[in-house]
Amino acid sequence: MSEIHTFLKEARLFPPPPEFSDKAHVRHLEEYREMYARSISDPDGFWAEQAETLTWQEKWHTVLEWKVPFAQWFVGGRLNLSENCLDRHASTWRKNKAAIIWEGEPGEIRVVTYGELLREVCKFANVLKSLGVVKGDRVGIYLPMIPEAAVAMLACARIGAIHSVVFGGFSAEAVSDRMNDAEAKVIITADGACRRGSIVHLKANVDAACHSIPSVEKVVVVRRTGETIEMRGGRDVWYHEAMAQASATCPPEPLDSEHPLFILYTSGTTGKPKGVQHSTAGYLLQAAMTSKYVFDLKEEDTYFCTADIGWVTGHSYVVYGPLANGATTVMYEGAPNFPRPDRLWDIIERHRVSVFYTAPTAIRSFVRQGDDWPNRHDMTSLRLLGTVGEPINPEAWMWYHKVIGGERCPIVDTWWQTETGAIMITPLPGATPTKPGSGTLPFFGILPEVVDKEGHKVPPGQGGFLVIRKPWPSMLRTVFRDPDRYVDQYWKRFPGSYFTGDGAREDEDGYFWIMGRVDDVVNVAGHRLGTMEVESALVSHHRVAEAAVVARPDELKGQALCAFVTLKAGAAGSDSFAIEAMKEELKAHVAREIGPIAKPDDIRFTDALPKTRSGKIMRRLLRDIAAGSQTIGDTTTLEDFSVLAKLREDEE
Ligand code: 7RM
Repeated sequence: MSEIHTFLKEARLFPPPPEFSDKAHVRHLEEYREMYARSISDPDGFWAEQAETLTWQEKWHTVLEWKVPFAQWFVGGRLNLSENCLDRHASTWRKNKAAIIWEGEPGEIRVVTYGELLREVCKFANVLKSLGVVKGDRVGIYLPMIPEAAVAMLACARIGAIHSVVFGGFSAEAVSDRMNDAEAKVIITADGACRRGSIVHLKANVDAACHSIPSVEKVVVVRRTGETIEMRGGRDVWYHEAMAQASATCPPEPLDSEHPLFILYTSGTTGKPKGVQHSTAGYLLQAAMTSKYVFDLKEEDTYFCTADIGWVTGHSYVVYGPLANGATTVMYEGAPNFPRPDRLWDIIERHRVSVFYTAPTAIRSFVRQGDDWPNRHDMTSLRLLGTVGEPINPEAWMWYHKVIGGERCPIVDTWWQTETGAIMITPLPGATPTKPGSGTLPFFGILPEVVDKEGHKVPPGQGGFLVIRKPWPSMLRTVFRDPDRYVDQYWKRFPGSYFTGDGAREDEDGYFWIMGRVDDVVNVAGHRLGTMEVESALVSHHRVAEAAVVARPDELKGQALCAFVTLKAGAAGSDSFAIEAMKEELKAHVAREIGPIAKPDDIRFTDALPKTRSGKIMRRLLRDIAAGSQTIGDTTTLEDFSVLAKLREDEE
């Protein structure tokens, strides 16, 4: 019973294009394998060597102190992350290179060079100091995707304040939950944010949240939309006014390798937010290194990751990783479909983006909108594509490969988590042949394994639990002020190993296939199935855009499968006869693709699925709906509440 049955078979193999490999940082699978073998057999030597790529104020003496499950990396070292992302570039020819190319939703463009970014960061670091922020204090950041967000993060890092970014789309309640847990002293926000043509009132949300956050002393407000807001005397400070007074000289504070860099909240299943805490040196090293190798970053690249900084991907792959490499990172403020569904393709065309990193949920929505939108744009500047956030179903992968990548760009399907800080399982684009739907092989120094419930490695091809056997530099250090929760959540189930919470299988080539969260594994008549496989089978039907499959209690089978399905535009007939026929067709399709046991018992068509802001389907909520019960858990991360209401209505 311990293993998870797996049915999906994918035989297609895409070797890296030779023109790509010729110029890549890692050019052959053999080269990857050699480096990987060394990183596992001599981790201290390997990481010591890699750490030389950073700028240290004081060298460390011990690579790793590992008192399971508490790690300290590069013990005795001192460094500053903002110095590594800024000063060391601004002191070279990169001073006038674009660090950030920013585009606002209404269409403004700002190019911020490394020299300018350093100046702004120093000034804002001085502003924070003048507001009484000292090393170790927590600073909340609740901003839109504007350059000031990167400035605020880097300024915290410069003085050793611990930042905690709250996604700008979250409610006042979510802000107060998180900022209370962090005991933030200062919150940095904006008057408003531009989203889908209208304004999100960030400052008003902060005002509402602050009633119940006693720790907050000051609120810094960036003027973005220019709307009228209330400024509270003694507490609120305009960003532009404070910056006008501030000195542009601020030496980078020498910080201990293990000094906490940030706390990022992820929603647990219980109500209490979980503050994932990251360190300075280990995090920086792995964010920098993965950016270089996975995105094959070169001096000439224009790199565009669509993630919001409220998500860990925005931390590691919009801000810290690319800047540590001296790269040019594109930052886009708004919705991907504003004013039209081709906004991202337009950005790629106009800025000549060469590396593009986005989420499968976005790709599925592009598929749904049809090929005409991307086909209108010249995207020949692209040379590499990436995905993150969820398993990508092979059909969406193929679409991305053909329509966006012009069959020329390798795709890196990168598996990692808020907790891992950086990419863990991924192809190296010049070295690893890819298989649609697989994250392929572990990154250097990472030792993943698929195990049964006793923690024993299962044979190739068999599904099980994904664990990581060795500590890695960018691993979370603890849950903020709750080490017991850290131990319970990640280290208890398989003692000595990190439990990811994901199901996976490793194939005969050592490639990893992520099957989704183990909470999403269902047991139908004695068969344990990853619901993601059923979803993938549904999406492979030409009329299906997206699907989420959950279990509901069933007297006979224990659990029955309930599928929530979004059809492509115009695919469903409206009369009940056509709808029933479509349901039968989909059930038969799944039976053909996987087998009769995976056939959904119920199919419900819906216009939208409940998702988090980062695009993950909230199956937990769908489970409640499928079971006909009221939702009780945490819904603060839900993107659109009306989706839930609509699904409940359909129920009645
Ligand atoms: C970066 C991020 C983590 C969870 C993780 C998985 C899922 C992420 C992939 C993936 C399959 C991928 N952090 N996940 N990437 N599943 N293939 N390439 O997403 O903390 O928000 O989520 O996301 O379940 O455990 S996260």
